[in-house]
Amino acid sequence: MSEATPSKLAIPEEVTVDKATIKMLHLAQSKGIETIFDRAVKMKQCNIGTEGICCKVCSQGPCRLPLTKAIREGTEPDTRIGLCGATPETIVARNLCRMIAAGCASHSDHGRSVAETFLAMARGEAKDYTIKDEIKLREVAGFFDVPITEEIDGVEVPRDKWAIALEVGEICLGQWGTQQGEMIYLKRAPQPTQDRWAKHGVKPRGIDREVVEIMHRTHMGVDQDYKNLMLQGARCSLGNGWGGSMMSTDLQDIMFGTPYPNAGKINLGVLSRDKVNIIVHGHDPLVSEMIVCAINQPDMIEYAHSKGAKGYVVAGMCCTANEILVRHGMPIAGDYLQQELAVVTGAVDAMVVDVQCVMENLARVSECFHTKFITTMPIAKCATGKNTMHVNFEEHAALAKAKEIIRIAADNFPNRGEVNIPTDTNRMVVGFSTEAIKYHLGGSFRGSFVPLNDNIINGRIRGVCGVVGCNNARMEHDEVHLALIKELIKNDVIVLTTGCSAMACGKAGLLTPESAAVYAGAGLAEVCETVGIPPVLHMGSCLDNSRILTAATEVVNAGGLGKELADLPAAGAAPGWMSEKAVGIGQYFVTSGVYVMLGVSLPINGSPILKHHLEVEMEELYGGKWDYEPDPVLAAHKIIAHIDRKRQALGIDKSRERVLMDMADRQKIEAA
Ligand code: MSK
Repeated sequence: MSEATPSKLAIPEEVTVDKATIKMLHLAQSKGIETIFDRAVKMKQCNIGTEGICCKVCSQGPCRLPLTKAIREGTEPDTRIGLCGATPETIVARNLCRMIAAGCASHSDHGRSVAETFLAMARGEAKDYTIKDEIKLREVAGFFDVPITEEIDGVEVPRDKWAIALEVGEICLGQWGTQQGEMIYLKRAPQPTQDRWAKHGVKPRGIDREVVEIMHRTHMGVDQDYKNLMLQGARCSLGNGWGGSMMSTDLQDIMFGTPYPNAGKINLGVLSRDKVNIIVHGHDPLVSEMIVCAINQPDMIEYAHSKGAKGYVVAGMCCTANEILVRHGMPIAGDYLQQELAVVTGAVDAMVVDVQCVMENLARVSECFHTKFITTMPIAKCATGKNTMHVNFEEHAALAKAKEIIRIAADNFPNRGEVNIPTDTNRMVVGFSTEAIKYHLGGSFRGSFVPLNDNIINGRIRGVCGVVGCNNARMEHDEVHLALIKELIKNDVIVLTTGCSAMACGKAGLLTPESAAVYAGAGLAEVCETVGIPPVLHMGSCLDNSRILTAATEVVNAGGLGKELADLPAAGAAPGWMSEKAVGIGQYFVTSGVYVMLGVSLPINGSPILKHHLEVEMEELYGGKWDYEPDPVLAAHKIIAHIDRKRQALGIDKSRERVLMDMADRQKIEAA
C-alpha cells in the first residue's frame, strides 16, 4: 500500500462532480490509499515537457529550449537551437509526430489483433467466435471488392458467408502491411476530401509503414522541416482513422454485432454485494466478449453458486466497457479516472485487463484488498503487485480461457473483506452506430441521413459536434465534458460522443431521450422528441471514433451540406484528453477536414511557429485545424462560431435565423 501524504491530498468535491467518485475518494483517503487524484495534487507537471520543447532523440541531450518571456514578446530574437542545431519547430514537430505514431499504433495494433482473430475465425481456427452481423459482412466485402454472390448453374446466388469472411479477413489483415499504393478504405471518404489528401501526398499506405516512417523521420538528423514532418503525421493519422481503427470497428461489428440502441446502467453502484464482480477493463473486446458469453453458461452459474454467490456482474471500465455496453447492454462501472476507486469498493473479485489506459497503480490498490488483478494480453503484463497474475488469452481457446478467468474471480468471492459500494447509478440509451443513426433518423423502412440533413438545413439542428476522449486528472473530472456538451446542446448542436466523454454524459443523465427537454435548445429538443433520441448520441469506444467519420460521410452523401467533410457545420472536441491516442484521433479528424477543439493543450507551445501551422495553416491544407480553449463554455462558443461560419458558407444561415425569428417574433407579437 502506498500512502498519500495527509497534507497533499486532493479535495474530492473540487476534483470531480461525480457523487460516487467523491464518496469513494473520501473512503480511499480515509484508508490511506493513494489514487491518481492525490498524485495529481502532489506531482506538478514539467513546464518544458508540456511545451514540447525537450529533445531526447539522442544521448547528447536532452536539449531543452524553453520559450522565454522575452522571446515570446519579441524583445529578443529566437535563437534557440539544440546541440545538433535543431530548431524549436523541428523538436516540437518531432515530439508531436511521435505522439501521433504511438496513438495510431495503439488503436491499429488493437485492430490487427481483431483482424487476426477474424481471419482465424474464418479459417475455423477460433471456433468460439462467429459471424453475428452477416449484412455488415456483405457491406464490408463490397469495400474490398470481394464478391458476395456467385453463379451456380447459371443462377446468381448469395455466396457462402464463411468464404466471404475468409477473403475479407485476408485482404484486411494485409492492409496493415501495405507497402505501396494506398489503403483501400480511403475511398470511403468523399471524393473532394480524397483529392485534398492526394494533392498533399498524405494518402497512407499500410499503417505499419506510416508508423515506422515517423520513427525514422524523427530520428536524430533526418527530417528537419516541421511542415514536412507534420505531413507524415497527417498521413499516419489517416492510416489509423480510415484504416486500422475503421477496419477494426467493422470487423468487431461483424463478429460481435453492430450496435443498435439499447439501455444500460453506469457508475460504481452497478457492482453487487452478493454476486461475483468481474471488471473488464481496457479496449480490446476479444476477451470481454468471451467473458460475457461464458457467464450465462450453466456450468459457470453453478460455479458461482458453489462459492456462495448469486451469479455474476460483468461490468466494464474504459472502452472495453463501451464495447460490451453498446452491444450487450452490460453495465459500466466507471471511466478511466475511476479505475482505482472501483477496487476501493472492496467488491471487485477480479479486475481483468486487456490493453491501454490501465494504470499500473491498479496493481498496488488491488493488493490492499482481495482483488485479483489479471492481465490477459502477452503484450500487456504487469510486474507490480502481489495480487497480480497473468492468464494468457488465446483466440483458439477463447471460451476456455474466459472460463478460467471467471473461476479465478468466483474462487476469490469468499475472500472479500469490508465492502463499500456507492449506490449511485444512472440509466442511459446507447449504441448509436452509423447504421443505427441512419435507421433511427431516416425511418425504419428506408434508412437515410436525409432527415438529419433537412433538420440541419432548416436550422432546428444548428450543427454536429463529436465530443470524445479521456478524463484527465489535471482537469475537473467529468465537468469539462459536461459543461461543454450542455452548452452545445443548449445551442441546438447535436453531440456524438465516445470513450470516457460518453461515460461522463451517461453518469450525468445526458444519454436519455428525456434529457433533450431539460438541456437542449428548442430546435434540437423538437427533433429529439420527434424521433425519440437523446441530444447526445453514444457511438461507442474511442476506437469507434471512426464511426463519426462514416456518419459524417453519410451526411455529405445525403446532400445539401457541401461536397466534402470540411464543408459540414461540424466540429470535434476532446476537452479532457490525456492519451496519445487522442492526438492520433484529433489529427485524423483535422486531416479529414474537421475543426478540433482541445481542452488540454497539445505540447506545442514551445514553438509559436509550429502552433501557428497547426492552428491556422493546416486549415488551408485540409479544411480542418486544431484549436485550444481550456474554458469549456468558451470552447463551446468557439465551436458554435465555427459551425455558424460553415452554415454561412453553405448559405443556410438565414434558415436558422428564420427559425429563431419565428419564436422571437411570436413572443414579440404576444407581448405587444
Ligand atoms: S478509455 S483513451 S481514457 S477515452 Fe478509451 Fe477513456 Fe481516453 Fe482511455
